Amino acid sequence: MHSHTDKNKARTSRYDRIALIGNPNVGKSVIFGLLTGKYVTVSNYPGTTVEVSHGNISLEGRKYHVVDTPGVNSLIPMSEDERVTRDILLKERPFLVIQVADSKNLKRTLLLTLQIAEMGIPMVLDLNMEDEARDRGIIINTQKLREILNIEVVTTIAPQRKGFKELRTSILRPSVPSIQINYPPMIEEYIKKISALLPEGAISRRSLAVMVLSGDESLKEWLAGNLSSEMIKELEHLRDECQIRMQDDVATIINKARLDAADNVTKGVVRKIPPEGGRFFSFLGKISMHPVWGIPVLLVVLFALYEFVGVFGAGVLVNFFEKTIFGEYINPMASKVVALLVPVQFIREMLVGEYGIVTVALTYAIAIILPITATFFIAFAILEDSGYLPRLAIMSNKVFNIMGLNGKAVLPMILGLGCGTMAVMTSRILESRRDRIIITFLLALAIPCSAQLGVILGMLSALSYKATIIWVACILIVLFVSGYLASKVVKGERTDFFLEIPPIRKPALMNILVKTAGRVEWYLKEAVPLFILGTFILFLLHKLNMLAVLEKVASPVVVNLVGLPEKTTESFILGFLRRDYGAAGLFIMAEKGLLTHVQSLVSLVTITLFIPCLANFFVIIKEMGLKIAVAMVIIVFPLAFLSGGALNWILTTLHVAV
Ligand SMILES: Nc1nc2c(ncn2[C@@H]2O[C@H](COP(=O)(O)OP(=O)(O)OP(=O)(O)O)[C@@H](O)[C@H]2O)c(=O)[nH]1
Ligand SMILES: [Mg+2]
Repeated sequence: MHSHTDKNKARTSRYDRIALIGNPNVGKSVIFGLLTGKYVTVSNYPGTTVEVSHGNISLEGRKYHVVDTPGVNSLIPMSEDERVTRDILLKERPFLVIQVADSKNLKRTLLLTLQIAEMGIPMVLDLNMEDEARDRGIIINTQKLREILNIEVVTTIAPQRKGFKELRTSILRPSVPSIQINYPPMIEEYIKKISALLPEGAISRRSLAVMVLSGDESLKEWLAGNLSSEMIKELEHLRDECQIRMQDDVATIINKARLDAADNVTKGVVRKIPPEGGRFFSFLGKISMHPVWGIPVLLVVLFALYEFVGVFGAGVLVNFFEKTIFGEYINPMASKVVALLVPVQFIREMLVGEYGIVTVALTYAIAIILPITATFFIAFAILEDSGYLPRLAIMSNKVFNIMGLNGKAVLPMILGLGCGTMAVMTSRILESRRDRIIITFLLALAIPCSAQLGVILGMLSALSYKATIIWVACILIVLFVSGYLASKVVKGERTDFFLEIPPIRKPALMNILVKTAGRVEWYLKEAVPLFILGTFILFLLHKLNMLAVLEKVASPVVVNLVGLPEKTTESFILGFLRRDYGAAGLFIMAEKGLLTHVQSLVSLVTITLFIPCLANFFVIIKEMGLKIAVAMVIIVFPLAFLSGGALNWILTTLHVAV
């Protein structure tokens, strides 16, 4: 931890720092990529960036250090990711802020500009998404805006690199906006009083005083580090006094003053003309979250996903890789080479035997899971770029309300279908710790990640539609019942639902390719070593005759309760490392005819609910602490087998054919 911050200091002290700041989903990460040449994830929903990224840029012989930050709605942070951004301003004082903005919503933009101005930080304003503003008939008089704010204002269309040159050169002309908000006299009086007590910091005393008056809880830590406890008491006393003397809530009054100021400026510079285009997409955007029409849209999306990932990826591609590439070429060749070169029987078996690294680990990883995950990543990237995901969140808001969660929580869950580990990080956009705990738990329990989902879809498509529906129903039931119970058990406030809905956009091919390539690389780096490790463990267990013992030990659960053959224990052992690897083991068993249809289905439900993979487990520790992480595993593990057992019992007692 320490060395990390030291490294940051060393890196940043040499160069002037530029912070990209703006509302969520306005194109900061695209701009960051343009400026630094470094790709960071770009998606069409708010909350894509939850941690800062660093890069460098040189301009006229000088080097600058650029940071991409999570989107913020206000510099009074409401959630973990917003706080990261505020802290960059508060603690690191950048040399320049580039505020990236959505031209479609100048008022929201200026609300932030005014706060940066108040802090006294030099900035330039980049009015991005000029294309979409034009489609909607929104014309901004940038010259006038430049005069009012007294800063550089440029317009860009980031994905087309339009306006990028101007943006680059604007960096050379930083200035502090001259605009200032005047709060009601009483508040101004207290701003003065509080300012007098505050130390000289990275940002203006005035802005700190306003934060204190707004009751910014997240400021406590900084205050504690910079002021004596008596001084803090004094501050709190002044704040309370101000609140008593004002009739309405001080934070609301401050906010209102800002809104009025932003509104005033907006009125002076924005002109509306009849919209030019974008009607089709806006129609699509509307029906895809309509309470009735949204459902057929969802079904179409799911069907397309099933066909592309389940049938094409897990069927056609896997068949080709597994039967042809590995079955006919790589595995026989590897066996020959190993037989020739490796004289030791033990090592030979380790490489190409029944639990061989090539014949099992690499075959599973490259021939089965890779084609499936790659197709899933492509499909998911298209969904991410289209703007459909936040609409899905709106659609499911009602259902999630029953669970005592708001629709914003759905977004991390949907992202969990891509990768549970990333989704746990995204849950930082949620405002309460309670919601984060519940979501993290549900992710660990019932949300299969892309790799796993792909393998599962592949197996299901070999069974029947009926089996698919039963699987979906089981997972949803477990999800909702445990979500409901969790929301009763985990204490804390419920938060309101607020999610910015971006417009539907045509996914950009380049972004999809770069993103998919990045994710495939990540999969290969993270998963393959674990697969090799897992296979090696199985190999050793087999050699030591421990595998049979373990299978016997597990058999009361695996065989008697869940009704599966003993050999599936191997898959569950692999599942401890990664659930998708376990699923791949089941996939092969089903292919070989070692599982009946009912057994396939039951084992799929069990492995879906099975404990979170190692990477996920570590992220849960990092974000929530060891105690919560262990507690989650302890709950999830038996729940998985109990659910599998229940399904098995129902299917066999009722003689359901699948
Ligand atoms: N039409 C259009 N789309 C844009 C423009 N700039 C960015 N986008 C799209 O807007 C979406 C959001 O871009 P990001 O760079 O991820 O936004 P961000 O500000 O980093 O978002 P967060 O990290 O979630 O705060 C992506 O789908 C981009 O392709 C633009 O100028 N015009
Ligand atoms: Mg971003």
